[in-house]
Amino acid sequence: TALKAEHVDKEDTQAVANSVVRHVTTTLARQAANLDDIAAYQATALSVKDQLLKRWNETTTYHTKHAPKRVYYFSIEWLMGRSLDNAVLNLDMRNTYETATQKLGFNFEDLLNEERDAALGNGGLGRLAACYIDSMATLNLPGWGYGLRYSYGIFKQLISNTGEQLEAPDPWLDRENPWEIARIDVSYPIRFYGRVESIPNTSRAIWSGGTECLAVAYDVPVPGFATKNTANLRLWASRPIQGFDLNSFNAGNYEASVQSSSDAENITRVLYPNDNMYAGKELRLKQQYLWCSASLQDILRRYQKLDLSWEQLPDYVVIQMNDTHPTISIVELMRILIDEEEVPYDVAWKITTKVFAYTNHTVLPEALEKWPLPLFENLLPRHLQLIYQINLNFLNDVAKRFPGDMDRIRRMSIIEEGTPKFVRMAHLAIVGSFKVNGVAELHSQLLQSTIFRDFVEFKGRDSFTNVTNGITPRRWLLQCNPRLAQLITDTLGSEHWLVHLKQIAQLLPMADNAQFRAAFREIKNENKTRLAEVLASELNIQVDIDSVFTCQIKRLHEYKRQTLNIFGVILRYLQIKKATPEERKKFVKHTAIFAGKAAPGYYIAKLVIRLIVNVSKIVNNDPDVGHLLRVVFIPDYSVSVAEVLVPAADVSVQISTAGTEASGTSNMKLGLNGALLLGTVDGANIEIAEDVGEENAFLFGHLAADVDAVRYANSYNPTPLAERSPELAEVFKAIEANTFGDGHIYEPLLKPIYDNDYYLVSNDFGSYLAAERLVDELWRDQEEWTKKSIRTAFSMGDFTSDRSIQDYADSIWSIEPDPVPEN
Ligand code: 26Y
Repeated sequence: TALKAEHVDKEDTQAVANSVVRHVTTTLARQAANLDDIAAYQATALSVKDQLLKRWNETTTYHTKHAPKRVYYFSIEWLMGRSLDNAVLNLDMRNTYETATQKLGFNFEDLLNEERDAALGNGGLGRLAACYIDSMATLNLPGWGYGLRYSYGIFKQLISNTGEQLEAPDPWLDRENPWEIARIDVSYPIRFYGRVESIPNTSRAIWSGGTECLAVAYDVPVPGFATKNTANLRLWASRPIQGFDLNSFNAGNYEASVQSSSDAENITRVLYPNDNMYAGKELRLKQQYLWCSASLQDILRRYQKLDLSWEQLPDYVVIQMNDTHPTISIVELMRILIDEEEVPYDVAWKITTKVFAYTNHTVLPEALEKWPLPLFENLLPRHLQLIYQINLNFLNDVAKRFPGDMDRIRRMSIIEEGTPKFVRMAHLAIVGSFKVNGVAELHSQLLQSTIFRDFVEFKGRDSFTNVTNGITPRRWLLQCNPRLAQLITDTLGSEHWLVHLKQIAQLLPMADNAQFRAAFREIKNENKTRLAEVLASELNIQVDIDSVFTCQIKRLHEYKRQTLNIFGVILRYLQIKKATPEERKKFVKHTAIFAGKAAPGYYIAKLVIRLIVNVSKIVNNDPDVGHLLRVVFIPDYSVSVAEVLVPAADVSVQISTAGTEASGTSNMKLGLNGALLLGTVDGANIEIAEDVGEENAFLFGHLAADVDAVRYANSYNPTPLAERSPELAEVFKAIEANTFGDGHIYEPLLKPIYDNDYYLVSNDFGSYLAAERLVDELWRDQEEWTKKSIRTAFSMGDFTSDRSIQDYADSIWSIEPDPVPEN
């Protein structure tokens, strides 16, 4: 479809205003006069939803008739953020809605800010799913997302007076969710526990007893940009099965029956707040099974309407597993085919292994899911039987290929021996999938050479590939940085870059155009001013927009090394304190911005937050510092907070220990908005630096290939901290001397760095400081800085999720665009 700039028509505006008013008086049953912003937002959202549903219906009707092969993206997290602004932009109706709501007496920006984020995710993995479904719709690919409708999303982060993170619930559905449609008629029974009876002389079994509940569908329409195609995100909520089982109501069992119904509702009550840290809780496995079983029942019901044989399923259905969280769906498909559809075991396995593909997001051992076998067997007894059968066949094949290699069989087994035994979900995911991919070049290489090496040797290189992550330029440029988007559109003379992001490379020569640089810098400064206003009004912190804004915005985790950043800030502070007034004039002004949540049980991560907050209190109020340094920890990081931070950043801080960050995606968002990369040679940083040119980025630190040797030396042959890094020793001394409150508090954070420094903080600190000095030097030359900023932004064309999704479609899914025909 041709893109054209939105034409705001008087009649359209009136029609939109009428539809908003109609929702006010009918759906909301309120008076159009005396309306508050909340109700005006809701009515506006409902009006937009009407538009979405029209397109959603057309898409669904067309695809039902046309029956293309479809991709189903299974993700236990969907970090969608807000929908209103995104929807009106994708529908090319933003100005119309802005004008219409203005006519009704409202400021559109204020209405946008009434919306609560849909925060059904922790971090990168959940936001990736959100970007991917946006691209699937935009590329007209027939695809649906499947996930869980948690009553409570990621917790709200509060910061106490002492700098500690407190967690409050996020009851995001309390005000009703105008973006979903409850499909009470689309529901499936889900069984837990119970017993299994084998049917003699078959592979079949009957699984019965235990408890049952229902999974009920809620649909969220996801509009593509500049296309009619609208994808569907189907989220499941658990409900009790009630009213038909008379047995549970006799013999005075009333209270017990009500109790079990609240158990059912508990399953999808809350998102687990762990990111890259496995916990092994039964309720989490219940969530996974409910989600996977309901999604598969739904997909198979749709497939059965086509009246084809089961063998043809892989020609119509491909399921992409976002990490191992949905791995149980491999076994569930086997169970349904074998036990319910009476498909022979070998046929079922052949079908199943053509349907699933698996994306890995981490090599960190603590993030790999492995379920204690007794827990698994109790909850899903039939699935464990099938896993034993899958494992037996698999290990037989391994033994044939590698006779006598018992160690290899032990390493590769889906079952980990020990007391207790464990079910290794990554092994099951690989064995049951036709393709496994990592999320950036280095990460995919590391997967193949380390944790999945045996599987590469067994299945062959072709079963493993890379698809580098991407982000949607609609939300992460058009929506969050409208002025930069306009500058790009004006200079290129069209909006096509929004769906062909590579085209922004045509603007690279503008780096040498002084007038363009001035315009580009002016936009950055306006975005910084907007952020500064928020910081002043919300946090009472005054920042200087002429300072360099460094941004590290991501989950708190030791491997991400917010420590390096805050220790660098402390050193800068000590240096300012030591300097004479004359010397102080030579400092480059810095504003160090942090945001991110820590898992509630992750003690060290929470301690890092505490240190950042307490450093900020001292630094920001020290008259010696003046404007030279500000430290800001922004509480309750979210997608909508990111939309304010990302366009205002000068430096993108991406400083994970090499080999630990699978990809990173905030590096892409920040780069696309012109922030220079200050990063380690890790994840997608490597590909970003390659594309923007290493001369335009600040890379530092040990390389992935050297990390093991340094780690080994740190723990077996430790040298004193002062030898590894005198600067870091000075920083630790200052902390221990109570410069930022009681230094003892931070001992659990500092001690591991003294002792064995697993994440190489001390080993990388020196080169980190050297990189910072280069940042400072460049900042003094604003014209040069702006050149590099422009080059960075316009070299990011490969990091659009459209390119990622096209890669998946071509090299894994084998699916084609199927646009809804015009009228
Ligand atoms: C099993 C459970 C504890 C678990 C829950 C959440 C395990 C992992 C996660 C989330 C992982 C995650 O967000 N990983 C990130 O995925 C991004 C998208 O691919 C990457 O950019 C990022 O490097 C990676 O850490």
